[in-house]
Amino acid sequence: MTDFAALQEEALAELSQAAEDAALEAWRIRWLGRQDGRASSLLRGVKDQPADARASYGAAANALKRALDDALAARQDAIAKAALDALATTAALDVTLPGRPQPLGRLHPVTQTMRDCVRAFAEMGFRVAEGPEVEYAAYNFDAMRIPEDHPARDMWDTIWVDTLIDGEREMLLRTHTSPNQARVMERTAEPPVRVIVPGKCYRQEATDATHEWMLTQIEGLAVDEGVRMSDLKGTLYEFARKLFGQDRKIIFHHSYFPFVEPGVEMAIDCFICRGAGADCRTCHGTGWIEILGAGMVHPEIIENAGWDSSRYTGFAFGVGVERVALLRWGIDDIRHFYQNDLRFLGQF
Ligand code: FA5
Repeated sequence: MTDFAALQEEALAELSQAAEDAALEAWRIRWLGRQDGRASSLLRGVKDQPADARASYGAAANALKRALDDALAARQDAIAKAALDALATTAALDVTLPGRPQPLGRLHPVTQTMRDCVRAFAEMGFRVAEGPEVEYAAYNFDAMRIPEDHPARDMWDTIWVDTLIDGEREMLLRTHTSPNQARVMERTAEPPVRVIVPGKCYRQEATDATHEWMLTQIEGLAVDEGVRMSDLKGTLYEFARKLFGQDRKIIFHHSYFPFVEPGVEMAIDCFICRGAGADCRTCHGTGWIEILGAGMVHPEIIENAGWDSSRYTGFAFGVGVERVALLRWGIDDIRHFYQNDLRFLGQF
């Protein structure tokens, strides 16, 4: 006859001596291990018992196994609790100390400025659309009245995407957001249109204090009956007032873009030299920093959209967001924005 009570006593006495994880595991294998554990082997022995003793033997072997399982769990809990109590009473851990502060991230100054620009236009009734950064040459250039042999292509030296040629159509990283004028018109059955399209653009640039090879623009397009140059100027003056306040000086110069007629550039007075520095590297001695190109949408582009250019007129603009950010905060070099120096970025 197997003496289950004596076995249980022996096992529990051994368990009470085990004080850390390795000893507990050794005990578990010795008594409860699936292959050779003593309690497990007893259970497997049920089948070797005489028929009339099998039921009582099985019940006793099961009870032993359960008792040892429970005792092991209780012992593990007790050891863990004792370890915690010991930790709490030593000086090594003061649970009343405040935690270490986690540094908080914030929005990049260009993102902040872009959101402020978008809000300014949204308040004037412009809705927001998006367009692709990898663009067809057909939209970036041809739809904007810049055919392949046109010298105006040189104004935007391009980064071509050789591997992405969709059929015969060449692709590039868009050099400006203007292709979205054509994309928005394509999607619109009939004016009125009043939309802005923010996004990144890429150019092969010799970088300097005001030129980066990656820049952010906000394209604007408004087409309706009776839209005039005065609407363009009024909208852009209001934009500048919202972003820079009342005191900054604004100037419009004539400029050339193949997709507008007439074309202009808008500039803000140079905050570094206030117009007095002939060798100012930020405004190149001109006293002005250009922030956007604009103009009245060329009638041919209105006609290409399938609209009657004798009925509809419109204006378009492309704001350089990094330039706006430079001017708002008085930053002397655009290249700071994308050098990822947290000492610089943390100031905004
Ligand atoms: C254009 O890109 C035209 N698509 C703008 C336009 C739209 C004209 C609609 C007419 C109608 P431009 O190359 O001048 O134009 O760039 C527009 C603005 O983007 C500039 O005024 C400037 O603020 C900004 N910008 C241009 N190049 C850079 C650069 N390399 N780095 C930073 N900002 C730039």
